[in-house]
Amino acid sequence: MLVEILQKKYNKTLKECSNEEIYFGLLDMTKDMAEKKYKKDTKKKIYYISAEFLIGKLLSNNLINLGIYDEIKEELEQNGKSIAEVENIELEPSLGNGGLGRLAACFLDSIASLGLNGDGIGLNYHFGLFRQVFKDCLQKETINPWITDESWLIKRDKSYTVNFKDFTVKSKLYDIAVTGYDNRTNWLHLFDIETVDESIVKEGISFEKADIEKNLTLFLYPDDSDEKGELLRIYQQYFMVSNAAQMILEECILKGSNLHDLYEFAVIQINDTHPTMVIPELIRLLMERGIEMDEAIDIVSKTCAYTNHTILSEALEKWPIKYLNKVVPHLLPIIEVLDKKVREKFEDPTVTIIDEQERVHMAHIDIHYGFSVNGVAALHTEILKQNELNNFYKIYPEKFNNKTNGITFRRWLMHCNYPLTAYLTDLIGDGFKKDANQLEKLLDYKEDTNVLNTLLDIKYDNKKALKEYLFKTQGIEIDENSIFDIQIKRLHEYKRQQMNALYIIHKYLEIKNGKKPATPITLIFGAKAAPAYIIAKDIIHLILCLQELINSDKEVNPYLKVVMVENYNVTLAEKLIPACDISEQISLASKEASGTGNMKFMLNGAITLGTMDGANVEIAELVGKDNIYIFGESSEEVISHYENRDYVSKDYYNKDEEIRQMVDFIVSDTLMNIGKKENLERLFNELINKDWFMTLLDIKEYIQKKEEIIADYEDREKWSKMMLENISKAGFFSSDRTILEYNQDIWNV
Ligand code: GPQ
Repeated sequence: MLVEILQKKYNKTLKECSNEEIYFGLLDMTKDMAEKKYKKDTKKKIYYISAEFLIGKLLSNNLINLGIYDEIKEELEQNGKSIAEVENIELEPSLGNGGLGRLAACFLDSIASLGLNGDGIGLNYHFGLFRQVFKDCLQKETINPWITDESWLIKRDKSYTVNFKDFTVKSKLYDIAVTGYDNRTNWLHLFDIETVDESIVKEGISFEKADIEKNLTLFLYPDDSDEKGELLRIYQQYFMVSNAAQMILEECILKGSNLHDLYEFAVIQINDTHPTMVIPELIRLLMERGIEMDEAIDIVSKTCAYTNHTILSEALEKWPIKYLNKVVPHLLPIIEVLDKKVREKFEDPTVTIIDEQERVHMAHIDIHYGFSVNGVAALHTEILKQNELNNFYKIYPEKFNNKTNGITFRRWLMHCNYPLTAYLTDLIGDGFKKDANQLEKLLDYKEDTNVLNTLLDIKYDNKKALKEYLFKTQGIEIDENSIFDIQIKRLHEYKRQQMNALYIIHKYLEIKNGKKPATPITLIFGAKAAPAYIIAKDIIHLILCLQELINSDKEVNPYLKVVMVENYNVTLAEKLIPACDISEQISLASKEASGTGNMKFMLNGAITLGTMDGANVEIAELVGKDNIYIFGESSEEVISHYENRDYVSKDYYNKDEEIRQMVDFIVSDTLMNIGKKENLERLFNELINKDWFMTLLDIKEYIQKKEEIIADYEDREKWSKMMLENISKAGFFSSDRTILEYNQDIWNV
């Protein structure tokens, strides 16, 4: 079929076509096949609204889900082509930032793969988040365009009117097909406007924030460190949810809903607080269609469910009434009624919608006026219930539930680790592809030397493949015979990349003093920092300075290597994860809601070095303490430090010679000669005077555990057994399991 398409499109044979032509041929073919798998809506449908969908490249994933990957791979090979090279042509859609966006993408895959009727709704950001470039050991941001003439986007003949205070815009809709594994096609709906003007972006990612009609869908998370920036975010959010609400009502009416029964036709999952305005917007639209306010509120409350993804209070959105009035004044009368009803029912001042500073707490709207509130890992949900949202839990215990996150094995095993998938299939059959728990069959081979050695061989080959890829794409050289220790995730102090950086300093000094590791260690980082997050950027600066120092020091570089990959994204994650030995999951306990990278690494046979935080707790329970390396204070201890305000980083610095040596190194001449005084000093001062996320609290235990795991790497048999245990127990973290739970407990589709 591909051959015919290429013949028609380019009048060439497969052999004669360039990789680019083959890519566009496959794109046409896949889109066509996906469209044919679309099935009519069922009575009730899931709408997953999210500011982010970090979908990654789509070609291979679609070929896998359509069941033609092997066939195409072979056909290309027979004609001297390689699927990997064809895939290089595709640009990665830049529609997400981190775990929250990637989770949304995994969920869409699982919803379709389980044959459920459910669409995603979001925005079509032209330049995405940003492209990260390193210059002088600093992060710089540029645009990350990804939309080309021929792409996965399908332009629809659909448009809604969205009214803001001072003007009106008309939306246009693009769809991306989401085809399940051997199952139906759903849609990811991405709204955009015609008037967006890409040319207003001048150097880097700066642009005039007030010109909404030109900038509305340019960037995901535009800088909100000033008023104009905050307003722009409100414009984006309202634009997203107003389109969503109009589309949902239209579809439900078409299916026969009289709107009084909306919740029998639609269930809306609100992915964190960004889409919260869908609640007052839906109420408003129902009232416009003649439904009394009280009933409208009741209908919407039975339709919407909320997922919380963090306990960090700065991430819980609170919009000043003043700002909402400038953008969406028509929502305020509704928000005020929602607030009034809460005040009539509850005396507790901490559960109101509007606070004393005249700010609207978006999460509070979701909790009062949604029917379900879920956390994303067992520990996270417990902390929500007992601490952060305890006052709400006391009011609505029945609304709270846990849905431990998951990942789609189609992308995070079958696509990214073809050799391991093929080997597993040989050993245990391909049942695990639809029923992830069948990975446990691998446990039968726990003592089989041949199997254990093969797991090591596959890992080695993946490390070699990563080496080649990084050299080709970023000019980075690494040694496949070293230990690959990887920390890849958004840059945030709570994730404690700075603690890993302190370990590097420790190791560097040790090697300088003559103590050499048995096997060389390669520490790999990948992380973007929010453009206005100063300390996060300083941490990147520190890592890049250490990279330069160590990699050019002939005494140290045979034993230690530091690599920070540029512009970390899904495509890079797919190369890094299968090649990893040690998975760094070292957040301050209680702060990482779940983590999903931890699951991807485990599935691909990496061993976790982590704290008892987020889903690490569940990983530890599943694999047992002999197959994971846990360190650090518990979430209870950490929470009590916050409550008692008794953590003083300076004390740790003063009391401990070793800690002082590592921290002082940040501002040593050695490092200041490479980096910038201002940045390094600021980070140094932050660590000894504030250290909000308690780096120095756990640093000693961290170093100790890390030395332990590195020493155990030498015992290849023990290591391979740990790999096998981790892979076998990863089935629980399939997003198919998560979605089945959402459907059973929340959606009931
Ligand atoms: N997460 Cl609130 C994000 O990636 N972005 C956000 O804005 C918020 C949360 C993450 C969270 O940090 C991880 O622990 C979770 O695994 C992930 O969401 C998905 O739930």
